[in-house]
Amino acid sequence: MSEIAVYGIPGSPFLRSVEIALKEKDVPYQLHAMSPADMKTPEHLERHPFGRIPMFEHDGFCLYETQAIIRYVDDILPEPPLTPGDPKARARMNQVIGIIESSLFPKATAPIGFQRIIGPRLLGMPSDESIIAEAMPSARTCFAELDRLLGDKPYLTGDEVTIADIMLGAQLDLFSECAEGRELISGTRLEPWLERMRARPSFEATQPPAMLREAA
Ligand SMILES: N[C@@H](CCC(=O)N[C@@H](CS)C(=O)NCC(=O)O)C(=O)O
Repeated sequence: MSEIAVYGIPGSPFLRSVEIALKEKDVPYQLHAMSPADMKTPEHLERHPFGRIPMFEHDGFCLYETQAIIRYVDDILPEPPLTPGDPKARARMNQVIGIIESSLFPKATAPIGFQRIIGPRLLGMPSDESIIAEAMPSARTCFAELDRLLGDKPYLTGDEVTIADIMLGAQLDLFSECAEGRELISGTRLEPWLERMRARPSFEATQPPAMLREAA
């Protein structure tokens, strides 16, 4: 396998999703760790015109958007597969990825997680309680629906881990580092599912920085 490089801020669940997928494939990669101050620099805007992370490079082929990156990794490194062969299971995986991108991240984990975790612990900013309170109803809808979709299966689409489990696991592992995240997951089937995801070597090898953990 030729050279793979990933750019991003350690602790970002999107960066971590890419790293987890690469660990699942047992492929080496070079991590270019960035800081929040690097995001809108001309150098990074050249890599990612929207000034976001992660950014991925393989043999000069540059790609951003987490799900596109992981699907590419899954295509070039088919074992173990991270996409189900069954059309219904694959559709369910795609649905969960869509929920993460359209609802969970913008309406729950980003607003609440920024106010409770990233702002105070990484950037030294106070929490805005009104943003958190406003996001909670949408967050409850997200958790209820993801719990329903998981049902009693070991993983989101069945017996095997897919891209949806990786992306959701990375989001919820960090989100559980605040009281609201723990309250939302508590008592749902997502709680034991997250423990199963956390036990995977790929999760253990890609821990967020200690300063983002609650006890830090
Ligand atoms: N849809 C993008 C979302 C990536 C994203 O929002 N990353 C966050 C960090 S977790 C970011 O770059 N935020 C900076 C910003 O929005 O300016 C993806 O899947 O890669």
